[in-house]
Amino acid sequence: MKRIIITGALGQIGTELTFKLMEKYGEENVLPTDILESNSGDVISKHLKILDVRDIESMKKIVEEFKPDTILHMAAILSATCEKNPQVAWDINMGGLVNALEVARIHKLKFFTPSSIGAFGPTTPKINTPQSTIQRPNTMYGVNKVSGELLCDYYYIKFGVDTRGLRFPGLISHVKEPGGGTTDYAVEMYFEAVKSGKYTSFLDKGTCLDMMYMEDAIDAIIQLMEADGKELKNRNAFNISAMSVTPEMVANEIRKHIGDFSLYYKVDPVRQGIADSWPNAIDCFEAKRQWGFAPRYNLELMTEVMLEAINNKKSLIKA
Ligand code: NAD
Ligand code: AKB
Repeated sequence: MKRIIITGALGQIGTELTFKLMEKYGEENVLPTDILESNSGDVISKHLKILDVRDIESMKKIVEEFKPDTILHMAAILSATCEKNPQVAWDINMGGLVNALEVARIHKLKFFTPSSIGAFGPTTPKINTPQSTIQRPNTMYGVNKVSGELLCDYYYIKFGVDTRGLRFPGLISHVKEPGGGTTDYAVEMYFEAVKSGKYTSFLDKGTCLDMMYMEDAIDAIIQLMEADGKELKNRNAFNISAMSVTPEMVANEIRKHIGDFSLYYKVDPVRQGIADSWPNAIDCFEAKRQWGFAPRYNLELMTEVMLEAINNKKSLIKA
């Protein structure tokens, strides 16, 4: 990976990924693209090219001009938004993916796109969910993610495109707000804890899901992309996670810093249904064995870092 194009670069992952890659490989060697414009004034907005991933001709043109060796395809819509408009979800998530894979095939680019714990479904084993297991999701997001995993495998087998991918759990970050996901409650809880000392969760008490701090997710992408391809057997769908938590576990950890923090519940049936169809805790043994996955943040450390960063932002806004 030396010269990299990113789709969906203004998203929750894309933003921090672009910053990290620019730091590591040089600002001029990373091209962020997104369907949205940005006037944030940062390095992303300075280099940003507008690209709708459904438009393959524009994607080809940008790639021909920039001449990357790698494409990191982040543009997508997430689980809860997919359920609101499944046809648009298919169009963006699958249409965008096949376009990005085609461009990677034509221009011989290395390729990365994320899958998700959403690629599992209600008949998947919920605890220690194995790397290879039953995948019969009942959400449009899940259908997209399983199809995407298979399509990326197909491009590797059939055309030799060096495709790689991770099944991300819910990602927690303080830099860019998450968009339309089922695991977003956890990020919201940290922000509301600092802002108002209380939070009303749209997922119910006891809902257990895998999560990971964003820095670990970004490191995992880079580590996987730099791993020796010959060692990778599960190229496009490595299970990875750093913790398995419920809303009350996150709240209890927050209370170690904000003693009077209150957690309430007002369950959203759509997002609760999605969460109930996902595993409680996935098994990451293959990612550890094949390319050395080793997350650094547990719930305790992540909570400390999240609250400190959000508090710093708050005092900057006040100043
Ligand atoms: P996000 O919603 O924060 O960002 C997606 C970005 O894609 C946005 O900036 C949006 O403007 C852009 N986009 C949407 N439609 C587009 C289009 N037609 N053309 C170009 N850009 C378009 O999402 P994210 O959290 O950064 O997720 C990125 C990827 O990671 C997705 O594939 C998602 O499914 C996967 N993932 C995310 C998480 C998580 O917790 N964030 C967990 C598992 C998997
Ligand atoms: C979502 O909730 O949709 C994402 C994911 C786990 O894929 N955060």
